[in-house]
Amino acid sequence: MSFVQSAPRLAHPYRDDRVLNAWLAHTLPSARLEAMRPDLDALADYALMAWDRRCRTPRTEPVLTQWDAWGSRVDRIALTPAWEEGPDITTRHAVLAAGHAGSPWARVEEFARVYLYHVASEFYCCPLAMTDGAATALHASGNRALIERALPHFLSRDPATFWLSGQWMTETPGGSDVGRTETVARQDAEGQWRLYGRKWFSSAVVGEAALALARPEGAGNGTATLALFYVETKDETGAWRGVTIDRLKKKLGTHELPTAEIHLDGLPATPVGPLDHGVRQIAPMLNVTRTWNAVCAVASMARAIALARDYATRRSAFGARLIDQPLHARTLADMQAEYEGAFSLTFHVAELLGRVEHGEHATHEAALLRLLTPLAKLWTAKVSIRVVSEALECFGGAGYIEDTGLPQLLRDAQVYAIWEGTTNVLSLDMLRALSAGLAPLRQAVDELVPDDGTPARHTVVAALDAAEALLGEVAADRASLEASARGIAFTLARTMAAALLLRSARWGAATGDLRPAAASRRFLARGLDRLALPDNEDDSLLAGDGAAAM
Ligand code: MFK
Repeated sequence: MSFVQSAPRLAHPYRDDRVLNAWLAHTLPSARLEAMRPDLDALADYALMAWDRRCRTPRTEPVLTQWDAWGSRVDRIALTPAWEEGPDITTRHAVLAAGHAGSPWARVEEFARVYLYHVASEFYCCPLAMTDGAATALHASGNRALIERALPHFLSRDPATFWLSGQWMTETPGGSDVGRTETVARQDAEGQWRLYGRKWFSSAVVGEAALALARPEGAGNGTATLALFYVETKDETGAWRGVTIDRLKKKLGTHELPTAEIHLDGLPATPVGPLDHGVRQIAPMLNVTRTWNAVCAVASMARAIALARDYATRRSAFGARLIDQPLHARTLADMQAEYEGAFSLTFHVAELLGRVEHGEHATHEAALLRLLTPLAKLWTAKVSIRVVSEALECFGGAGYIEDTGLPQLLRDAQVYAIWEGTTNVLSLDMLRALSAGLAPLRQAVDELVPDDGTPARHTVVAALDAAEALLGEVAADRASLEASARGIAFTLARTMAAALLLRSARWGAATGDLRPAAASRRFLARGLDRLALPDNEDDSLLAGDGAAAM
């Protein structure tokens, strides 16, 4: 028998995750951590089972049946096994309920669960993100009737009463530019609002409810005239109420997620608040789903690195295991350092979110959260694509073969940069948040990295100074400011991540663990400043019709 390579084995996603364990141990009171351990263990066990199942059984995808055998329009969607298991896993382990448990630590406790569940969930975490966001937006709206109606379902601990919510924003003219929404809200003779229009990307069309943007009939154009509505998609018999599913999308990745194009034709709807400024009303949902996006991006990285690391101990070439080869070891270490930076920034956002929601934050932390949320989302998405791609390469040709389960990780990672606002849209959102200036970020960095004269402190402060200097230079010219936004966003994200890694290094040193310090050194060595930008004139020469200028 010729040589047969052994497959990579997944380490225990919770017990063997040094970064998660250290973070939770330093963030949560020990009694709370002990209380959640059984859920974390169970979710990690589920992840191991799901990976094993994924490797042994052919993949399936959702199937839409629009008509039954007798000619009735039914629009039924058959889901994959992981999706069928979703309500039970979610409610049994309080994945969503934990985030609304009335404690400043609730969001960390929620997102630790999400981190462990996400890859195994086959993107069931997408509708969970939207459901969490809907619960948050309804709570913020203060609409008592809707809160009492929907939140017991969204946050249920019983699969029989659990509901998912969609987030219906995207239309053909307005993916990013939501102000171009064409869906119309019209009142019928009884005064019931009804929605008419087409939603072009309904991520969780299986949801029992959704928050939807629509323009009340007769309202003017633009963003400010949009209203936010709460809808329930099915009647008591389970039939759709004024919703037809035109088709499921064929996507690059997230194949298990039933993303649909839908038509709304008289779907009953309830205004969430006043009949304008719907984007302002849905913003709490966006900020929560953007945090989920970051957590899930980090979870994808953790999975890819765990598999690549294990494989490096099993695969030999040129007479040595990959892990013992200097260049391979350096590649893995670089991936690990970027992942640790991304993890730290993301879980810091989770921690801030919990504190701000419960009014237990320092004065500067509300503005800090507003700034770090888009930064974490946009930067982790890009790091995830890069790290997962590198991880596939660690397997050589095997990383390109479908039934290893590896290519799926890369295809799925590509969505993080698109969902919930592209990198550029999020960079522009950062500019909104920066109207409060860099002071909140400076204060956070000063607290994390005391002024001790070390080169690390100097590097972090120098990156902040450089970003602030560029902001000052371009502030007066909107085009230059926008063109610089991505570089500034990456620089600020890396700077905050570095500051957090330096704190983790101190945590590690206290227990004799040298790995966090190694990660922070490596992360800093890769540089924080991503500002180097050409001027706008070069942009238009190169981005436009380059051939004509030659
Ligand atoms: C597994 C991972 C799970 C992830 C979830 C997966 C779900 C995927 C489903 C989707 O992807 S749904 C599609 C998501 N679409 C977007 O995210 C839209 C992208 N476009 C934007 O983000 C635009 O910036 C936005 C539509 C929000 C606003 O653009 P505009 O039309 O230029 O609005 P404008 O006038 O600047 O802002 C309107 C108001 O909202 C302003 O407040 P005021 O009315 O008080 O002035 C803004 O300050 C406020 N606002 C906007 N973004 C905000 C915000 N407030 C707080 N936080 C924000 N992020």
